[in-house]
Amino acid sequence: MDEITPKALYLNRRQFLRAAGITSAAALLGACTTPAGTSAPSALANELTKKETALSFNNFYEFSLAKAGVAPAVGKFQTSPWTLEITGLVDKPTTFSMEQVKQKFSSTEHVYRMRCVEGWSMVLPWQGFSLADLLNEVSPKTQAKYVRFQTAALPDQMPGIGETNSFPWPYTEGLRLDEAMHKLTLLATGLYDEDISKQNGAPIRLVVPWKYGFKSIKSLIKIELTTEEPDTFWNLYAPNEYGFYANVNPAVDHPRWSQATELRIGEDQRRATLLFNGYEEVAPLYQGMDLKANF
Ligand SMILES: Nc1nc2c(c(=O)[nH]1)N[C@H]1C(S)=C(S)[C@@H](COP(=O)(O)O)O[C@H]1N2
Ligand SMILES: [Mo]
Repeated sequence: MDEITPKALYLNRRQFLRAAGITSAAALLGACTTPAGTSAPSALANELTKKETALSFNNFYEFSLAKAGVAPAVGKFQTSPWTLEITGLVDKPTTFSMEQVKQKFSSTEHVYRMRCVEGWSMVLPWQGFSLADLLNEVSPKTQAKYVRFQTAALPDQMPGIGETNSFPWPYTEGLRLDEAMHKLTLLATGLYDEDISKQNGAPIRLVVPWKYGFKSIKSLIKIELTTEEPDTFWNLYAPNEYGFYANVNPAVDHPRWSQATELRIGEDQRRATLLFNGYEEVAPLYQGMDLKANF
């Protein structure tokens, strides 16, 4: 595909608007009334990954260590009924049913790049809401400094859990509270305008687009606010390889491979990896912090 072919010529209109990051009627109107040239998609705007790819090439170790092995292994996973518990240092600890979640928090579309720590990336159209909406609902206490996230661990339904005993199940993740409150940090319940598939983390998962994909923990059952930095699955497993922050950073290599480039799934040449996966608006969260030491 010629680099300078206008994207509108080869994407359908909906994909084009999504790729350009234009997801609301108001933004669309704005784009139409700006002077010629300024409404073109930026270099960061990207074509969506094919839905069939996103639903069949997965990392979800509870089911399989093989990317193509996840989707065929989710058959026994019961994602309804489902509850999500918010606990710890909050004024109003609450357990929400998924019906309550969907009724209380209005979902909008967010097209995000996802960069896996393994060196590949996708562009995915999530439906969901900011985690901040949910945190504000339960009122974090002033002592709350971190957020811990936990995936369901159901060996009878998740065949990958029994395959190896070296992993520190359940899968857990963590964010600093200010990272968790950033408006880019999503709780997603949909993908490609459908309920999120089991292999992609049904019925509700975290999506943190400026961090390596492993931070975007799937099939959440519990969110806990804490004062101390929580333990996380990959950091417990290999602390020298996977840090707590895991911000996408082309200048900080994985001990076993470079992070300077990535393969966008569906493309045939590697492209440059961008600091914070291109989401520069999060840079103020890390002002004065050594990004190499806090990998
Ligand atoms: N519970 C859980 N969440 C997880 C994982 C996992 O193995 N278990 N894998 C992570 C990794 S490494 C990536 S890259 C993304 C993959 O998300 P996707 O399969 O929806 O593309 O999920 C993340 N969330
Ligand atoms: Mo990943």
